Amino acid sequence: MRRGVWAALTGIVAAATVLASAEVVAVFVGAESSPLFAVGSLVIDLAPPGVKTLTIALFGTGDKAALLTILGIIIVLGAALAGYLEYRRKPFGTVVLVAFSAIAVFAVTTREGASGISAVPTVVGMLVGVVVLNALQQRLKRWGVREDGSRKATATTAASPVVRTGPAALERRQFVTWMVVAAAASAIAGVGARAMNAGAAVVTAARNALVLPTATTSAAALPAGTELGIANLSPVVTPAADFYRIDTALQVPQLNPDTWSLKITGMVENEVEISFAELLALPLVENYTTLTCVSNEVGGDLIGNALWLGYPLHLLLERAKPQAGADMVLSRSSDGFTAGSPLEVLQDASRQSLLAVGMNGKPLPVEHGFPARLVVPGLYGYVSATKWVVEMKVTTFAQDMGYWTPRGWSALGPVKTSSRIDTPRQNAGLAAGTIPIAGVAWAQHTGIATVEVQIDGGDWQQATLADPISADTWRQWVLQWEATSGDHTVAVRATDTSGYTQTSDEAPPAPDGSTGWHTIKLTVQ
Ligand SMILES: Nc1nc2c(c(=O)[nH]1)N[C@H]1C(S)=C(S)[C@@H](COP(=O)(O)O)O[C@H]1N2
Ligand SMILES: [Mo]
Repeated sequence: MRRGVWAALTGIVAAATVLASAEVVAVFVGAESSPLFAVGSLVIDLAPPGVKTLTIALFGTGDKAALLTILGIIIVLGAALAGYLEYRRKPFGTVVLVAFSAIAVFAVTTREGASGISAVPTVVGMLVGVVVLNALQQRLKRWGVREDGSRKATATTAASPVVRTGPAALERRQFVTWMVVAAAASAIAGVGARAMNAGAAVVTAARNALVLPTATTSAAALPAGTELGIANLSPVVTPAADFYRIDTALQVPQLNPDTWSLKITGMVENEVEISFAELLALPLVENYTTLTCVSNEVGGDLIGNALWLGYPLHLLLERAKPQAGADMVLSRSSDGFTAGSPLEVLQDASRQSLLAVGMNGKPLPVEHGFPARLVVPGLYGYVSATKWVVEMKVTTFAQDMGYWTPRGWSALGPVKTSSRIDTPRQNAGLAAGTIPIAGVAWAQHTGIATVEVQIDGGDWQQATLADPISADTWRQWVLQWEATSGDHTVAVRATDTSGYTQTSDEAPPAPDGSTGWHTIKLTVQ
């Protein structure tokens, strides 16, 4: 084969490494950030009606497949051109490769809901591609130099073993080896990653198409007084996009609701298996519950409040009929995470524990457990809130442990009563006068009774509380402070309806949740 053709092939192999590495990175960044997916979608969106009609006329109803085939041909031709140019007029091949990548970056970053991070897979892919193109071209050139220099000798003794192990043959073999390795690695990694990204896109599409049933028992409309309307104070309902996310999943599990089911197993009279369609057909209830992570530091933001839609866990467990002696439900996610919850907590009809399918009026976001997760008021997430849940095993604490327990966290994780100052921010530049000090306080399933604020170690002053949604949710609070110039220290503590007041003892999150008063330093001008 002529070296110009080999040069063109280096471009095609380099392009394959661009696409393959971008697909691999997109597995972690998100399927929508795949340049193949984004450019394909852009081409479909941008194709003028005439072109669409033409492709339908030429290729029948497979107009999308036709557009993508044309796109594929353009990529292959562009890549071949890049390889050839790089060989004849270095570095114009690299320029072509970067230009194609720039178009892909444009496509991924202009898609709806895209952010700057969406460009990462394409940029990584481009860098890999530039390196691979240059490495392949270097090997090709070395082979070329050897062959030109020894052409006479090789021509006359073509059949001789001496020539076959000669420098040109060696360089050729090395070049071809590099080509094959790069092409094979791209094919294997790229096809695998594309399949994962396509699977994720399928689940996203299923989620977007899903219309949740309305709750049989809806949550009451939010009382007007639940929101104090203070700037920089956490809204009483956390938008899903701002909701903290904690899990052990390197890649967010992509569960297709059509094939998902939940099994109730272990110490039960009746093993139960429920499909997503069966779950949606049940009378669903709605309630607000504040979810907290045991890892939340004092003053931290690993907490959020949402409106959950789901089926009560106590009713689900009633169907399975737990046996005497069982005291734990070990819930398991599709990716092997487990949470051990006290059985009696999940069986408690007065506690709105749910097998949840909806969050703030929409199907669960994929990263928050789509298609179904557990939500249990009053327990930290690590012992209750299993996302992508596929099994609930009725068992005992003596026999089983949740994921975090052998890793240094307590087997039981009731949420500790706590409070946080949201505004003013630590070290905020403030002017003397009336400044609202405001935040949130929570004691899920017990309820907040009072919140007090202490300024500069003085007397505890009672804050004004927003109206509660329920004992299962946090409450906003505010204290109007007449601020004087100088340095100040502000602390907050909450008392719950059981009469417990937050301790000043500072404890780290491990093993069962942080304690101490959230305290901030402020300077008033
Ligand atoms: N499958 C799965 N579910 C999980 C976890 C996990 O690692 N994997 N982490 C738990 C923890 S520690 C918390 S605090 C909550 C967080 O839920 P969120 O990400 O929806 O806020 O999910 C819980 N459910
Ligand atoms: Mo957590």
